[in-house]
Amino acid sequence: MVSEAEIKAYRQDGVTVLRNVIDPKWIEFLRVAVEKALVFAGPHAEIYTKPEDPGLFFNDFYMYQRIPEFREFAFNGPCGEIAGRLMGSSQIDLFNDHLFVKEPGTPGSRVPWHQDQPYCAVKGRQFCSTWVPLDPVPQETTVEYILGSHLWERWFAPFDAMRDGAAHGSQEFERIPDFEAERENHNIASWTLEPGDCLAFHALIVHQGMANPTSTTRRRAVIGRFLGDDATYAEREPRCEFPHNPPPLENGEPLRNAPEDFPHVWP
Ligand SMILES: O=C(O)CCC(=O)C(=O)O
Repeated sequence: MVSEAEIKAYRQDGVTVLRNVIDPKWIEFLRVAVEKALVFAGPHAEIYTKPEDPGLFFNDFYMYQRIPEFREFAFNGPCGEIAGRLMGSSQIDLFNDHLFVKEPGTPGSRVPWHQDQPYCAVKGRQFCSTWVPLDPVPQETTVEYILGSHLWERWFAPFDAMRDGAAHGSQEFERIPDFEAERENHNIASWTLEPGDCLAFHALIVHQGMANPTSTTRRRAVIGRFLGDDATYAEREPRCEFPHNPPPLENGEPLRNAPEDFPHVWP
């Protein structure tokens, strides 16, 4: 399922693309699940487009907790194993799942450059996302990555890009540079994708999600965020955005000690 070259790329670059690893049956299954998530929006769903904006940019989180198809995919789909093999972890637990829907004609749906891990109460190197597209992804709507940035030992302050842009107040983080303005200084990679492909990336890699200005192609992606053996609870002040509710853990304790909050998925 995962080659030596893909493992090497994940570890060196912080991201790898896996071709044809998600069975078409899962893709159909998830397309149904996404319609459920859109129609029966859950407590964590967010619409980032304003009523006056064109298109729709919809996000949801923790869908596995309330929609059986997402639960089935998170627990029995291939992504937990993919994450485990890429990270070299003996076991994998689920941190959360996340859904992006960028409907055609949504030019305001770019997700600016950021790292994922500072948004999450997680310390440790073994924290990996799998990004599974349910539509063809052309260059203009894909995700871009700064290769090797997961090894910089830099943590950039989370900011609420979709609202007022306010940055997290913790002194632990540095202000994120304007990576868009200094693109030429970085080794940026991205891939066009087809349903069945999967991007896998480290939670500390700097990346951005392009908007969907296309007129006909939806841009639906289901993301699993997976924890490996070394992931521990990082209590921060103010609290991190995720998980929304504090787990029953002491600072520094393995996240695995709270299986109700971070369920075991692999093997
Ligand atoms: O899909 C996107 O536009 C952004 C993806 C992203 O930032 C993530 O999955 O962490």
